[in-house]
Amino acid sequence: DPARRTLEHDALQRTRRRITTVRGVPAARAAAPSEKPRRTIYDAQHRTSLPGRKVRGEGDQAGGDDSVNRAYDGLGATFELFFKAYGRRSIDDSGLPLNASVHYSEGYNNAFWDGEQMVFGDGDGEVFLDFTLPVDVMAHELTHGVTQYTANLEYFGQSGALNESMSDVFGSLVKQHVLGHGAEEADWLIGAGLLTDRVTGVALRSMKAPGTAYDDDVLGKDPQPGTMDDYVHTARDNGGVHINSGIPNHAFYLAATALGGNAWERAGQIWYDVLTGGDLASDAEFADFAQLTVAAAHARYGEGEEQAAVREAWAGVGITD
Ligand code: ASN
Ligand code: ZN
Repeated sequence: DPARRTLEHDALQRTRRRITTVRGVPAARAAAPSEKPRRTIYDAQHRTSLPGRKVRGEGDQAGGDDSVNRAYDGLGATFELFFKAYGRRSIDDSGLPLNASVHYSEGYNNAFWDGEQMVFGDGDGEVFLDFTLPVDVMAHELTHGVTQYTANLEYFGQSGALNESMSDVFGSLVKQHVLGHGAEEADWLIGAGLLTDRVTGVALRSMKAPGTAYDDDVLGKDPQPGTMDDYVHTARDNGGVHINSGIPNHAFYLAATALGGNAWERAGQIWYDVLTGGDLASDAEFADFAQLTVAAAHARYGEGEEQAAVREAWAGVGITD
């Protein structure tokens, strides 16, 4: 009987809390606060069963596999941005362990979050290199976990493109934080260094200039729009989630560069407030998100340049709040 089990569980929790707070020792201290990541990296050994063989746990020394070491460091860099900039304790804000598998399948040309962990392919070496090379790609996948635990944006149409954009925004911010780049110095590319030199292109996506990341015989031309005028109506890619994400991506770029300084500070804080604040519906559209960012800018910074920059950024991509 699940109801009964819940009652028993609650009673047990109450007892535990009473026990752990005797002599004023707070329960939170006993429960080990998660101000550090708890990472585990697995080697899928070119197979598709997950997670594969454990090859590096938290605190273990680096071994000889560069993919493993990059994944370990990338998870650490992502944890660090979310914790240092926004006080978030891991994906669920409660210290969720971070698991990632590398060497997924053979020559696999993608990386993904499967609802529980991150998964990285090696790339085929023809078009794509190893997906652990760009730190923003690793952070992108992890941010899908953050979104899952917060706004849980439905992965279709505009809400899906917002989901994708959250991953690109915080993916880029993790890279900027690692490099110590302010908004002006940042390249605003997602996945720079992932394409082989046989491909005519620089990255998977550009937040600064959506639609210009690549133009190649095999990959075709980067299909991303940067404004609502060029919004792509399509059934493929879950209604264009990786395509129309160019629009909110560019709005973030416009807001962050108008404000200047470190993009993770004010622009990033406003976007984070909306993603995690509880008012963003899982089926939100771009205009809903825009409205909430203007409100969040006002709530945190008042009637100042932040609110104006955010409002103008959305206007710049054809969305009025
Ligand atoms: N790398 C892609 C993403 O994170 C994988 C996918 O299409 N689901 O969105
Ligand atoms: Zn994604």
